[in-house]
Amino acid sequence: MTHLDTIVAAATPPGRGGIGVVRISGPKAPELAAVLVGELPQPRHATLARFLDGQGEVIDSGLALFFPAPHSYTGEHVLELHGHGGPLVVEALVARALELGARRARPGEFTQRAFLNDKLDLAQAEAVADLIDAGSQEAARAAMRSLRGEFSAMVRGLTEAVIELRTHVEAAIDFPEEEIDFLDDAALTGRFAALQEHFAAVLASTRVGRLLHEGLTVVIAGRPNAGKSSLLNRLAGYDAAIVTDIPGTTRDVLRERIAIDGMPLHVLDTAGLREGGDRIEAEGIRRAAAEIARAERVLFVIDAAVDPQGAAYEEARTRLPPEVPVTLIFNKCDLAVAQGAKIATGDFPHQAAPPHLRLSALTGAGLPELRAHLKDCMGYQTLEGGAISARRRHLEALERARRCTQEAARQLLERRAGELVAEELRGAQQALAEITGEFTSEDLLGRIFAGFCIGK
Ligand SMILES: Nc1nc2c(ncn2[C@@H]2O[C@H](COP(=O)(O)OP(=O)(O)OP(=O)(O)O)[C@@H](O)[C@H]2O)c(=O)[nH]1
Ligand SMILES: [Mg+2]
Repeated sequence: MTHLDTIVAAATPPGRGGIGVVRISGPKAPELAAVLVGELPQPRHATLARFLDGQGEVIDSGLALFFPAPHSYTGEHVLELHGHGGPLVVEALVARALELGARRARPGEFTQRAFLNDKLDLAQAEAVADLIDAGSQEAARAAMRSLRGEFSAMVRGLTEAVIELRTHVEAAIDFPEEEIDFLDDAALTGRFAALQEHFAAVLASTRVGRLLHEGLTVVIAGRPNAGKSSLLNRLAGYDAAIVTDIPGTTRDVLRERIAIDGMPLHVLDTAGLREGGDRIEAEGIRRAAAEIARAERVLFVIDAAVDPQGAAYEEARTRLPPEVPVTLIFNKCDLAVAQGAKIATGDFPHQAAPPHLRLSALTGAGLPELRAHLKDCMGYQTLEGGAISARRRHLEALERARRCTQEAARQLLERRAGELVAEELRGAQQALAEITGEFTSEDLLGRIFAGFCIGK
């Protein structure tokens, strides 16, 4: 697919630098090269050239590179001008290209064209933006893996497994008079089970990838005065929240985005959980409960000076959503130690003890251990083969596909309903196709590429 118009943008960030790159893509690129550079540079060779304005005056001199279609990033004719990295030089080159009939590129439009010309699939195109945005080495490596197509290959592997099952089931429907009953095949159940495991493995990598990109949501909860806001301030590195010795100080939910070794986290401080209090506090507690339910981890803060056995957690435990993982934080260890209190080692009745840490939000003792623990919670270290960069959209599509295959297995086992099995498998295949973009609405494409920077 080729596009009729030719687009131009600065490919290097605005500001001053060693070089500034202007990129032009589209059918008019050779024509623009002839006028701007005076000749069409030899394909894929760096050519030293003068870049000329409308009067033939030299705007700048630098390197011109021409990549004829389809062997370019976008799959179209691409001209790159590498000039001096001053904002005026770069803008003058862009302005000249505009005069000659190009138009300004929208954010991500070069990559969008690459996608439309089958240079990359959608998951790879998103990885381009993730690589540019990466805030840590891990995130950059994960993005590079996705960009190289590792994630797409995983999705393709799942798709092939789904198609194989679908073919088998549809054959059974189409030839019901066959001697052997395809649907009665014990091996089929085994294949469904293998598919579930396959989904679980891909989902594990994808979850970590999403966390690297979007961050883990951690909610600080606990009784009033336990030191929740003090902990938030410690993690954020500044006085984000008001801290007083008055129980019930925090009412609104406070959100801070922090990074641990470049790994993003969203830390939320909430109102202390207790009965009573005024209407404002009650509303704060309601909001706290809502955030706890959405959390990916709860740090349950206990004032170890007054509650060394963690009775506050024992009391709150039944009201916390069971699916949200908890870490117990025995805070105020400075005081507790001074008082000689024996802090619980985690022998909580009724259930396996959640992980627990001792710290002092006042002195900062125990903070490095908490940071290491939070990093572990993101699952990066424990993942075999490393993470691949992924987004919520990928995770949702994978979950949807997995649910479809689970439902298909159920229809097969419980009802031998071949038609319904096939229908669910079709649904799974479609959800997987959304990830790589074979099956994506214009609207979604627009939203994805709008998140890119201009010039990419
Ligand atoms: N000694 C000592 N005092 C602490 C520590 N952490 C917090 N405090 C004090 O405990 C009091 C309450 O701290 P906050 O951080 O406001 O507690 P909170 O859990 O946010 O309280 P609410 O917002 O009322 O729910 C303040 O006086 C803090 O200075 C600690 O580790 N050691
Ligand atoms: Mg507070």
